[in-house]
Amino acid sequence: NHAFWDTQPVPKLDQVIEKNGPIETKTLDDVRKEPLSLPPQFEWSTIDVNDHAQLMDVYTLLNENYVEDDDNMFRFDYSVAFLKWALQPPGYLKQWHIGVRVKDNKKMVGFISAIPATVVVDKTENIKMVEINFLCVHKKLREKRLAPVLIKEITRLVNLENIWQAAYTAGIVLPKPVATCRYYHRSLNPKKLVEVGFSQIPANITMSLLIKLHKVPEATKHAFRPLEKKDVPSATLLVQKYLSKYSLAPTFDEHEIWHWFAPLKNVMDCQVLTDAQGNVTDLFSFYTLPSSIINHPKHKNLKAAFSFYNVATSIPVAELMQDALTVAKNNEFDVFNCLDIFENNQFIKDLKFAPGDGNLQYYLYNYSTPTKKSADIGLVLL
Ligand code: NHW
Ligand code: EN5
Repeated sequence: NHAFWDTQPVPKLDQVIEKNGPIETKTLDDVRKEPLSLPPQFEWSTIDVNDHAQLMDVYTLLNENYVEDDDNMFRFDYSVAFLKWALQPPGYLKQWHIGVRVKDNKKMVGFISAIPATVVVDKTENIKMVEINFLCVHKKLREKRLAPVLIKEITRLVNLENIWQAAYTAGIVLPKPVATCRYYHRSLNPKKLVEVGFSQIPANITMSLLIKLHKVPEATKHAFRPLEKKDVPSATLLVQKYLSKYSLAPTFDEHEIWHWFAPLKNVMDCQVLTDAQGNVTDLFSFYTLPSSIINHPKHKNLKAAFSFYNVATSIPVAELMQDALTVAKNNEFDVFNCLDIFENNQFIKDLKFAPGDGNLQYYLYNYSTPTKKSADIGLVLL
């Protein structure tokens, strides 16, 4: 029962798909030239994220109203610097950062964004599309069918640029996932995770044993150092070759590699190993995404690292990720999160990751493709 999604070019939940291809084909003439209509008390507001006040409006809306876990104990707290970075990759368009405000007092109560991306589906189909993220409606305005209006308006503004496909992820099931993936968590600060209810002490184990079990080496095993601009050509080749193995993966040119992987304090960490010629042979990366802890007397925030793209060619992938855990621990992260995508199953167990209570569903808009296993997914959305 999906009154909105049943009208959209996405597969039905029970549909079995055998071939790749767009679901509908339209031209610019079919695209409405005026914005969708909103209920009369609201107005559209294009957001200039380089204007601090407007960026703060987006930050505050998300900080108070964005994604929570199933038990409403934690809420994602994307930082201001993170949002500025996530919304402005090469080729970004300002008109794809859309707010909804209350006409009377200009309070921001809704948001959605698109950024450009090139995504390869099943190794052959190279598609110029957008990634949709940060869809949010204020808690007091939920279940009033505002989300479909935001989705239709971003679709229109993307279509006006002659782009007809999108990729997005969500914690919930909608018509129809390309893949269903699972979150895994590696505890770095077990005492705090237990105190805030993020994890439980297993039966018959003491806190001191739990802490001991989750110790990570204080120094990295390999000589990792932060990615530098001079690494970009070889890092691009390395990442490109690696991603070409997956059934759903982005392609990155050199500008995009530098945008997405350049180390940025409290936003992106990326470290590399190089060979004798100075070419990058191994790379790990993770982004910083804290959560607010809802209603806790002592702890207000949980500092989480989220695995981004990782490539190991000169060392085993488990050693690469062990060193990533060490770097995260030394930078005071409480937990390191990843999905069961890529070849992550090769290190998840050995490095003491445990399955979480959340799933992540991957979707494509206006493109049908056979359902994929999580290990075939090579795309990470922020
Ligand atoms: S997923 C995170 C989404 N955000 C949150 O969960 C934040 C907290 N929740 C909210 O703010 C990452 C609201 O609950 C939202 C829904 C706004 C989620 N995706 O307004 P109504 C992303 O940002 C459908 C898609 O009454 P609401 C990815 C729902 O199934 N659809 O609900 C975003 C129903 O339709 P149905 C979602 O609770 C991808 C309708 O919305 C959804 O007040 C967007 C109900 O609307 C979700 N996460 O507001 C799609 N959650 O057919 C992009 C609910 O079932 C598509 N719904 O009746 C591509 C567009 C570009 C194409 C270009 C070619
Ligand atoms: C847009 N790009 O549910 C994405 N997180 O498991 C938006 N659970 O953190 C969609 N409930 O399992 C995001 N601890 C969808 C995810 C929404 C957030 C979410 C889950 C993912 C999560 C934690 C906390 C649960 C709190 C109670 C969890 C248990 C695992 C534990 C960790 C430490 C080691 C032992 C095991």
